Amino acid sequence: MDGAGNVYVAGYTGSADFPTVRAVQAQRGGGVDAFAFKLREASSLKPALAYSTYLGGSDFEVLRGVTADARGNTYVVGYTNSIDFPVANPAQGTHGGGEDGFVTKISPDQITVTIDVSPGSKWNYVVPQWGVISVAILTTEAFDATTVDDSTVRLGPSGAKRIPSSTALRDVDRDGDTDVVLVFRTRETGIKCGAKQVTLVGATLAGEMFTGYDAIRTILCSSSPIR
Ligand SMILES: [Ca+2]
Ligand SMILES: [Ca+2]
Ligand SMILES: [Ca+2]
Repeated sequence: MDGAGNVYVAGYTGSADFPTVRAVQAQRGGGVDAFAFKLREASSLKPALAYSTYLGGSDFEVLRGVTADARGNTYVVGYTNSIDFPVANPAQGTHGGGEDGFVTKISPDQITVTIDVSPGSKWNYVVPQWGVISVAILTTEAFDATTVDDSTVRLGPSGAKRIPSSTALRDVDRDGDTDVVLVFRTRETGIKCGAKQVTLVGATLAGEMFTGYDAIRTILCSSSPIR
């Protein structure tokens, strides 16, 4: 609990239907994932649940601690077995092997954006060591993708930058709103064979941080042949 009476709760769950609100990660990464939520005094303007989110990759996560600072940021620590644990601004971007520790800061005003890996393709195949990967940031009711500062966007555990001049404005989901498409060199992203999701982070021209993630399927991996 913090000085303002907000309560921070974190743990881990194998449920696929854990309730999420304003989530950093709205869907379970797989297996057991960590979760975190923040409860505050409800009023007509503020719902009781400030946010509730999953935090995890395709393998298991175990949570060991949670704390908060005076500004309402939540910090969670634990360990993960996932090669695709979602990371943003990492000190160590890739999984060292076995169980790795993690520490994640969740900001109350963090923006979650909808991204689409390989716009137009449902399966989002990624060849980890070869070629390029295109990712669309979609304009939704909550977010105008044309406000993205494309120079700040980073993709995958290694935080690849876009290929310069790759940025394109297109309505990829044909909803009448302009979306942004960025292209990355796949080997620079740090995506490993077997990863099931990829995380994108960035900031708007106004300096607001955002995060988005999408499911992927890695192919042409020597250790996991195409089925
Ligand atoms: Ca997991
Ligand atoms: Ca897609
Ligand atoms: Ca659109």
